[in-house]
Amino acid sequence: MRLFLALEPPPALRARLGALADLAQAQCGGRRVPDESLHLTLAFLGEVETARAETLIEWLQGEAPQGGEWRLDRWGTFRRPGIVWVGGSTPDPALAALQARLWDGLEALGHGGPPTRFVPHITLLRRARRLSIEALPPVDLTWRWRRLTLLRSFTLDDGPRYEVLARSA
Ligand code: 3AM
Repeated sequence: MRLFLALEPPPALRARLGALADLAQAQCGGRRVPDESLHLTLAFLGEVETARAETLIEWLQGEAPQGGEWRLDRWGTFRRPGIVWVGGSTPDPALAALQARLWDGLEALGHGGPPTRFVPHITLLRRARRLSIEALPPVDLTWRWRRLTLLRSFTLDDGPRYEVLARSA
């Protein structure tokens, strides 16, 4: 199964991000991520066998992140897949530390290694037709995050769907 670790926005922030996704879609076209799927990926694990997934679930349930506040204040794009996202204009040390700590744990469990570059972001659109984010209104939101979620990704005809497998303490 295809797994990744992420932070899930609380409901009020999810709704705000959904409204931004609507604005972005009106401007840029493409496929809007449904509100319930909005997330910040910390570690993409790829295909994981069932037995290893069970180990991961136990490990995650024993994790208790301290949490932090992430300021979301910029739009961004990943050109080739046509992704439009929101994220932070300056690197966030708490998120970077969380990501590094997670990968230490994941590597100890035998899961690959971290990507060379970690750009924390929340994907709002995929396959955007125009990456014209300069026309979008300014963003300034604060995300008070703490719990981690292990998600399973399914690919459907109209895009990915996610199932929550476990959460940290
Ligand atoms: O959180 P976002 O939407 O930016 O694009 C995939 C999604 O990113 C990414 O992992 C997240 C959950 O599916 N993803 C998919 N395949 C990947 C890969 N091979 C990948 N990230 C890195 N390597």
